[in-house]
Amino acid sequence: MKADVLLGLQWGDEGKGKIVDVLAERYDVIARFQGGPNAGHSLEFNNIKHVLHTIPSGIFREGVVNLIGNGVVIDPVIFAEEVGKLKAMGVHPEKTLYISKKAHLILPTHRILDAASEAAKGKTKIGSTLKGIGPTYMDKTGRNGLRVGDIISPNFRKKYDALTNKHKEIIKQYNFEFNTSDYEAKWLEGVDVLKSMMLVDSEYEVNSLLDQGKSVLAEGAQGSLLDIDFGSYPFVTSSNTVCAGACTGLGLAPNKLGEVFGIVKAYCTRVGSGPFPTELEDETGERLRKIGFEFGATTGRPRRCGWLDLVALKYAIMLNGVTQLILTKADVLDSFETIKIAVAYKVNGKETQRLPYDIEEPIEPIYRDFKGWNTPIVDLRKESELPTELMEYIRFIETETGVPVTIVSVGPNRVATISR
Ligand code: 2SA
Ligand code: MG
Repeated sequence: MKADVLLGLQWGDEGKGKIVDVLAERYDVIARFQGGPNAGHSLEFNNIKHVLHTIPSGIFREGVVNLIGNGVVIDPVIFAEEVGKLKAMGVHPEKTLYISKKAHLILPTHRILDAASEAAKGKTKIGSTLKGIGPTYMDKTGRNGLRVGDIISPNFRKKYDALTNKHKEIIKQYNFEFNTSDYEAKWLEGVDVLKSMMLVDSEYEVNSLLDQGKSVLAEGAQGSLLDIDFGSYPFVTSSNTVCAGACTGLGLAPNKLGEVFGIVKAYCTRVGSGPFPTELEDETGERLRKIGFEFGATTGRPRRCGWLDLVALKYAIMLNGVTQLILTKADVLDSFETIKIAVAYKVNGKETQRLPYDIEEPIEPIYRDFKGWNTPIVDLRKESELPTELMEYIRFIETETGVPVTIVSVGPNRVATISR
């Protein structure tokens, strides 16, 4: 068996949580491979909204094995809160969730370092979710980090104190006021919750599950345009959000990957700073935000909104080897007279199909207009019922990218999903 990968092709918030939840039915295993609690995957069923930050979105499905890979960074406080909420609902992660011993831990001081670093940047700040993601990955690559497997070591407290003290020295240099004691107490409680889970060498588990003929879906977080290597650096997150991250973040060889599902929202959003060529800083953008309820699931921040960007989408498809596109939130465009798609950029007076290296470069999108469908689609369940204008929009995306759109999501609910 090969593992399929599902990832966002924009700047996150493409609706990955909902789609994983829908697809989870077809899979035996759902695995997270990168990022941490900077993710917020929203799922909605039985009219209740659930937000997951660390735990894979397959957790609500009975019989599904969930796995947190080595590429993920875990904050024990946030993890324990998630576990608590799940248990209150009768879901028992200790029975169905594997956690890699090689996943790195986000320490209370990593969060402070994140905040101090952002505060010091002033106007050039990244717009980090302040969950400590950057500093934790820095310690990982700097070979200083603490890993989940360390929590069972008798030296754990010693290692924790040593790293924390080192961080405190650095924080002093930022002249940043902080107090970690409350968080630290909760953090240590969270470590105990982690200890009650199945801590494993997950690379062996995931490969052995594949060998046993189990189907595996790797669930990406954030989006391809926030990738540490290929996003608009430095306005990116600190992990590889592209498909290759599923290999390194789970211990899967490249030839073990099968389908690559790329999730694309029918328009674009971005939280945090950084270039956004098709951003609409006008009433139309405001309308997209309102109708699409575009506020961060993790931080509650209003998201910047704009039209679909085909140049960026093609880039993401190239980087990920996307085999199927999944179009989400098409219903948000229901009431727009005209819908636009950026088909090229004008940079320095020249038309181009490439994203410029220099993020300071002003980009002028070249748009193609589409007629809106002006009818609610949220209750539609068959492709044949979709308005012709929407079908035209979908076919244009397929023709331009060369990738089929196999699922269209027309609402947040599980059932508001059309397979083609
Ligand atoms: P960080 O916290 O250091 O990784 O922030 C760095 C930049 O990455 C952005 N970022 C995100 N943007 C959108 N969605 C994110 N996460 C969730 C998702 C969305 C949510 O996976 O869908 O929870 O609403 C996410 N995580 C990080 C961030 O804004 C900075 O620009
Ligand atoms: Mg989200």
